[in-house]
Amino acid sequence: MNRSPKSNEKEEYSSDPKAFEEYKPLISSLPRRKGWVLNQFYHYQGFWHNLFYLEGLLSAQEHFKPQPNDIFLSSVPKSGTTWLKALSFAIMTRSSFDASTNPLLTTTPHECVHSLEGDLAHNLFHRNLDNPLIGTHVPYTSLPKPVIDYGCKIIYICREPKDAFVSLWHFCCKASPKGVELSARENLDFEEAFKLFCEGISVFGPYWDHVLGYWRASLEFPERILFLKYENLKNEPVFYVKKMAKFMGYPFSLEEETKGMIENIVDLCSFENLSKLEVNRSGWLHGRPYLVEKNAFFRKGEIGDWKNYLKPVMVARLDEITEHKFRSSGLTFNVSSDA
Ligand code: PAP
Repeated sequence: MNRSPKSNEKEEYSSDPKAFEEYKPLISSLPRRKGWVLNQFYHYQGFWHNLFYLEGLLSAQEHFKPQPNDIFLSSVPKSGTTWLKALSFAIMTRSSFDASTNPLLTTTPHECVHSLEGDLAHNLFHRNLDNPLIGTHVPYTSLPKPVIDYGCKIIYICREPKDAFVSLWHFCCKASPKGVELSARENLDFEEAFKLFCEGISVFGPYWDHVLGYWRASLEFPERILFLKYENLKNEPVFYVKKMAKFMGYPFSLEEETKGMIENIVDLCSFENLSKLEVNRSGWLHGRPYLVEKNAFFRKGEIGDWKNYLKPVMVARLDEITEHKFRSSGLTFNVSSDA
């Protein structure tokens, strides 16, 4: 176990407290609820946000100007963001690096692809313009207007909600507010977290509204939004990585395919490989509003781990909500309890 960073240690991204001053009146007028790890969630444009990301979102909505060729990697938390970032980065940079020099071997996926409302917004949108990849958990309807107006491409990844919830709960158990040791932090009760998740109260939740926002947009603008499921990517990685590359505008040539380039990228970005790399195993991820070790982003990486945690009554409740919310949307997960 790493020791916690001390309060005087340098943070890679430390936002100027004055940068978000102007949003205080708006934020203080918003409905709020007790959050999961950080104290408060604020309800803004139909979704729940903690203060750090809400300030980032408001600033992004006001100031962020994308490049038309930017590609947004979007998700509701714990749906495969880290994996999507790694795969997209590996696809895009494949001609610049070989298997032994790829930055993913020495840099976490979250540091290879920065987040809009986190890293970028809290660093006054200074960015490396050579890297068009930007991660975000912002709901579709809250994206900064130019992202839509410029026709930027978006890849969205979603995950079956029971697994997304279980993953989120584990992650939150490993995170603590800055300045609070994990051992000293209030326990996050599983049943209470489940109840809140079902009510839609989770970071960037309601989960279902987040997924549906991007799903409907992907049906309307299929050339602009690629909608992926974690489970499909897990079961058929080569097929979906090929599809992603084509969508991103970096298609694999026949020669690359013959040489096994797609398989190489799948292997490089696999849970097994990334989770054993020293860079992802130890140390703290900076630029977050809470303290969390890098290894918290690599827990099990499996489909169906919910079976080890959810009681039958919880499974029935979550499946029922999912069935109800997604009914007539055309979006399905295999929500049966023995899936
Ligand atoms: P984030 O939204 O906070 O960035 P995100 O990466 O979406 O988190 O979610 C982490 C989940 O993805 C973890 O799932 P688990 O808790 O069920 O294990 C993590 O293990 C999984 N994950 C991370 N990297 C990979 C990968 N390369 N392949 C498959 N799953 C992965």
